[in-house]
Amino acid sequence: MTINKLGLIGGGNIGGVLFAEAAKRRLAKRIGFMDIKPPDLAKGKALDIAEGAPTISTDIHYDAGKEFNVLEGSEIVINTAGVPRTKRPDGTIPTREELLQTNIKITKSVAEGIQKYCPDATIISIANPLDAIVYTLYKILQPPKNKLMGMAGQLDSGRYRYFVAQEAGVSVENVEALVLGGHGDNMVPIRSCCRVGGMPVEKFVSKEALEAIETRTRKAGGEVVGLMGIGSAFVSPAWAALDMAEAIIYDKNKIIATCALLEGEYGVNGLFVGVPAILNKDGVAKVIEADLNSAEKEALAKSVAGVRNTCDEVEAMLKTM
Ligand code: A3D
Repeated sequence: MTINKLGLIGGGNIGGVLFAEAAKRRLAKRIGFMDIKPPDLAKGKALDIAEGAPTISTDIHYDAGKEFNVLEGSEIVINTAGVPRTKRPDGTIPTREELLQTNIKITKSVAEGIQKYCPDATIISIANPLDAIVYTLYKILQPPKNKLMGMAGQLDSGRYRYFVAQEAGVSVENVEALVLGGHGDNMVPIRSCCRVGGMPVEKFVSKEALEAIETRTRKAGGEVVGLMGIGSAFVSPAWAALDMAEAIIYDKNKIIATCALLEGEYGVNGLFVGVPAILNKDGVAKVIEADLNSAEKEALAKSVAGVRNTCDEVEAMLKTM
């Protein structure tokens, strides 16, 4: 199974990994790869990767360039266009929300490009602030709700799984975990849903260690930004988005923490928030309501309130654009 065309918007750090991996995994017969950066970042990166194709024994067919027309006919689009967080000269790290002013303008042009060249594509968006940028795409494009989603929960859950596996001394493959809510520092690691080899995580990791892991998970993006000094995590986000794309391409019915439109689930209406969802050929086929304890419900409500604030800013900004 494969699709005819995968569109990638943004050819920076995440976009480059997406192109290389999608080509290697033969996820689509053709890849559309777009970035506005001159002289022609997308074309340059695509050529580099295509010239490596004989070495990894794969055929790569692509359209790359600075204009949105290279996306024409894309069935799935992954959007990474937007500035990332970068450590400031004074050593502080901006919040994802501080990127909104810049990234909302970029998102508007991205939405126009999608509208013109692949209006029926299923969209997986990665640019930050994640939940608010997905909301912006929704407001402008008004797609069916199953065809628009954000990637964050899969990455955040992956970070939680990695830290738990390290602490428990087991393979990451043995750890199942779920991080829900908005993709900000108030995201909610759901301890009651964390399993190690099918058993409750508390059997393997102490309460104190779990608290430290959950705090680290909430700040894990910032930890990488601080260490790298130039931009934010880019390999793990690309792999997480490709996991979502594969669930759609291969019609897997896979449950993945996904930023999806809520219409009453978890008591939320009209916002995109990270929740477990079944992904298949239709995109977001179903949102799953996890059974949360009262502390988790409270933490989720707080995280959702943060998403609502940023989306209110989106509404105000869109009126002036
Ligand atoms: P970067 O390497 O800067 O790439 C972004 C690319 O977007 C650049 O090459 C720009 O030229 C390009 N771009 C800017 N404007 C446009 C436009 N109008 N049309 C097309 N391309 C454009 O950043 P990155 O790849 O590291 O990160 C991309 C985004 O993902 C940022 O907003 C990050 O904050 C975000 N991000 C999200 C996560 C999540 O888990 C949600 C994780 C890591 C990064």
